[in-house]
Amino acid sequence: MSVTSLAEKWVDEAAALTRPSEVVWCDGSEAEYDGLVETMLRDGTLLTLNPRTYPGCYLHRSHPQDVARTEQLTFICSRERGDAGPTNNWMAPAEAKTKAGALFRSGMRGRTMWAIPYLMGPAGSPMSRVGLMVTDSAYVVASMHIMTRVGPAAIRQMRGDDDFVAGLHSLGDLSPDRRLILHFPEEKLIWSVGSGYGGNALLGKKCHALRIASAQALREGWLAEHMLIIGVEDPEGRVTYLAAAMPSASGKTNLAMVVSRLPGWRAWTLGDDIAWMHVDSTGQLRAINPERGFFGVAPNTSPKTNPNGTAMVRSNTIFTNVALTPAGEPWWEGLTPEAPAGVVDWQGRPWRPGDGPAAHPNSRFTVLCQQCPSIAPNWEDPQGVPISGIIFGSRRSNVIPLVFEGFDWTHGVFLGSAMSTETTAAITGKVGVVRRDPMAMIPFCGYNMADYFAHWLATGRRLAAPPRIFRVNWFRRDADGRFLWPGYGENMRVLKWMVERIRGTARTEETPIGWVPAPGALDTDGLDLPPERLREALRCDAAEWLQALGDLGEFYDQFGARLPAPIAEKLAEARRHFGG
Ligand code: OXD
Ligand code: MN
Repeated sequence: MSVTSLAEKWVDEAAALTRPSEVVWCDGSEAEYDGLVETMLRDGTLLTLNPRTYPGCYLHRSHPQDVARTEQLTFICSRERGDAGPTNNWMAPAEAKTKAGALFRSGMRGRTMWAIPYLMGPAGSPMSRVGLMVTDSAYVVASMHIMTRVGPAAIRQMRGDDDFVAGLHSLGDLSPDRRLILHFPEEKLIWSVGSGYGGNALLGKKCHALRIASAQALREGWLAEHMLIIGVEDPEGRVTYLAAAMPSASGKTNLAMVVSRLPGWRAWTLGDDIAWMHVDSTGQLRAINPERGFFGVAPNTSPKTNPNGTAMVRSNTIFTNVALTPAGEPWWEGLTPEAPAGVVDWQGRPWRPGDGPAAHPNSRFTVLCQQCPSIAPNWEDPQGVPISGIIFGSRRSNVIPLVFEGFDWTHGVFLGSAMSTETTAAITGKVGVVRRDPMAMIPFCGYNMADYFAHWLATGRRLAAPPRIFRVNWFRRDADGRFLWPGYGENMRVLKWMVERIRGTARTEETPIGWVPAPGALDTDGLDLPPERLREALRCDAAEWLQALGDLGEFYDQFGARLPAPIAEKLAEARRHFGG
């Protein structure tokens, strides 16, 4: 394996700053993974799970103050504050390097520093990109093995000496007081210190594949999105590919692996979190999944909610912060209706029902994509898959109907930009608070969100036949707080309507917010759902919308003149429709 002199120089500089006792270049081999696991079993970083029922599976318990992404400590360090925009934390590059430099300085003394060349995307794909990260965490190295393609595959893909995103990571002392997650989009550089949590520490994922890649995508004319990719196969065997943006811990993994409740229809999984999308020479939008594994939320993953997800984590999986049964098996809320007796919680403490969650609400599994029973045969196609529909979905108890479709690309981009959602345990802070989350990218857009909306609008102009854009909300509730739509495998009914819209056969009704399924157009055959509940799930309430559009106006105001005019016009149009 030979790396460029620039890559070597950068690793040398990282070592000069952090002073590790040794530097090890990773080759991505199985032997390397096994060695890392052995070391971590010895020092207690990993525990072996039941080798008979969960072969090759391990449990990692993280520091109790390091269990989720910390957005308040995450910064975009562009030269100009305006290029980070009002929705990102910003720090001047020099100040960021001074602050974090003090935390990195000699921070790896007595530790090993691993240098990990990694590839985001299938080998040989023109859409794939290379990263080079260093870390002092064996857990991060093992997780990178699963989540990315480590080693020679990455180096082979470099298009020039400096064709890599550089990432400096150190656990530091794991204190949130000395934690910083810094992104320097103009330098293709990431500095992350003080956390070993996936979203903060596996730098290929949120830091590279979303924050840095989104800024790179703006410069190069593509899209880096917080989206799953799914192929929907109809009874005739025709597959339609969709990409769906949904906020963290809001059902992307479940939808990506959905087992259809509709006879004859099935779904193929291509990715559950990130999509990189390019416009090809014919004007077709094509997507790849830059990742190689899933880093999914464990709680509420069960044979009912996600049979494929439950099956794939029965071997070769690293679990983080789940509970442990006396049989040495992982357990989390929702896996079975009752917890087995004698469970210890995610911190290893004896647990009894009533003690609060046994597994941390943001506990995770890390597993190779190829272990998913529904993984698409073409999921690593270097050319990606053609995207015919884009879904924007969020978690809202009210206001947002189950499904509707934008009138055209511009209107669809407006719907994406208008997204709001209830927060989840994937982020440190309060759960269930409504916040604005355009395209599910609020924590992940590496540049000014107004420019991001403009980039989406401009991308539409390059598409021969822009994908249809849909808005969904599986989470709407009735007055008693019960979900109006059964969700999970039944969501295939909604996907079927989308496929029929794409083919031009589905019946719709025009409403001020977009196209809604006409009565009877959504296939409810065999579904025990009273028609009035479906009507309620699809209802658009003018008063609620007017209020929501007022809040949206306030959100847009912070972008000032940078907000693209077509987005402001769509808001004004919607307000007029509702008499505002
Ligand atoms: C994730 C997240 O881990 O969005 O995917 O937080
Ligand atoms: Mn995510």
